[in-house]
Amino acid sequence: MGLKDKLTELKKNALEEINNAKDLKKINDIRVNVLGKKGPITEVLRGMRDLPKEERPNVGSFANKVRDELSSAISERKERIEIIKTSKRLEEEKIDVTLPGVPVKTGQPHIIMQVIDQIEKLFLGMGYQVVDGPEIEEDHYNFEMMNLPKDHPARDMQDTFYITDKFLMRTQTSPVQARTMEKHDFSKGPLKMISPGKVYRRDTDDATHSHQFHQIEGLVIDKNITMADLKGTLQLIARTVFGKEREIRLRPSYFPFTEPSVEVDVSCFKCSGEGCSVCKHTGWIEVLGAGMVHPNVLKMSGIDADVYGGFAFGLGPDRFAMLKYGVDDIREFYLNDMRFLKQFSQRG
Ligand code: FA5
Repeated sequence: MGLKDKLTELKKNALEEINNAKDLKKINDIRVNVLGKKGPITEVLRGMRDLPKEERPNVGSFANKVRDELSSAISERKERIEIIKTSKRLEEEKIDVTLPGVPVKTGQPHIIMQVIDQIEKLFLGMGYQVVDGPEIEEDHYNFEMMNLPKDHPARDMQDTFYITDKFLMRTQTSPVQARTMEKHDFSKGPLKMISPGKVYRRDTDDATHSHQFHQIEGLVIDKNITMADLKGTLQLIARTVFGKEREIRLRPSYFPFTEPSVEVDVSCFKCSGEGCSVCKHTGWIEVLGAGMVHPNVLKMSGIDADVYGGFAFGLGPDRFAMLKYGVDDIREFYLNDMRFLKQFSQRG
């Protein structure tokens, strides 16, 4: 076989191999094998030494032509493989923008927080300040400054968890009254505050009692504050949260830190006053305690009780939430069952 035929055969085989190459490694191997220093074309060119002189240019230019053809075939194939690779990747990365999105789960305020927010807004609108107090409280503020000296029998109604003899988990938000009164500068105007937060008691859990619950304290101290101001404020709270339909009643009561004292009941949502297990067959659910601030409490906080007076209340947002949303067991609020909580989404 002459050199030209050898080169033609070689070209045919090499082109076939090039066109069948599927990846860049393969095409690279072919280039090294066919066109490299040890490859067949170089070998053919080396063999030209044995050819008669007049044939050498002819075979030489043919061999160069074959090398150029194979070289461009390799480049073209390489480009093609790269295009295939890119389009494969694009295909894989394709996003169907018409698919429906995955819904984002957002949280929502707890139902008790919703009630607290509503009451906060009401009082902020009337110029009250919102004050925070510590949950681990001193006996001094929780009881003594509230006119409940050591061994006072009314302490029994609010037994709690003691940290030490001096510190306890507060049983009520009322200590924030004393903390705020001590600091208030009456030359700058009357004291009007509310203070929401958690409280703790050694109460046995049942449908309307929890050992941990919430209260919102309210306090107004100024000159000439009367029980009519208290009653109007309590009625406003009840109307705002429950609407006009729900009945409320004020009942005389006793708290060591107010005199006179009242308790406010709201008609039971479950039996509408007929009597059932939720309202303990009374037809009413107690939601807050209130009264005119006792002069001893004012004096202990450094306020002149002959000049200033006021009212205070402590309401239970847990009970408010029960009545507002018809929840017949307070324990539901603390179980963290999403099926229960989701029912009260503010977004409806
Ligand atoms: C008090 O705690 C007084 N500090 C309220 C007060 C403040 C009176 C200012 C006068 C002036 P009482 O123990 O009644 O009062 O609780 C007030 C409210 O907290 C109740 O009406 C009720 O709504 C709620 N509450 C009381 N105990 C529990 C409990 N175990 N679980 C859920 N809510 C409760």
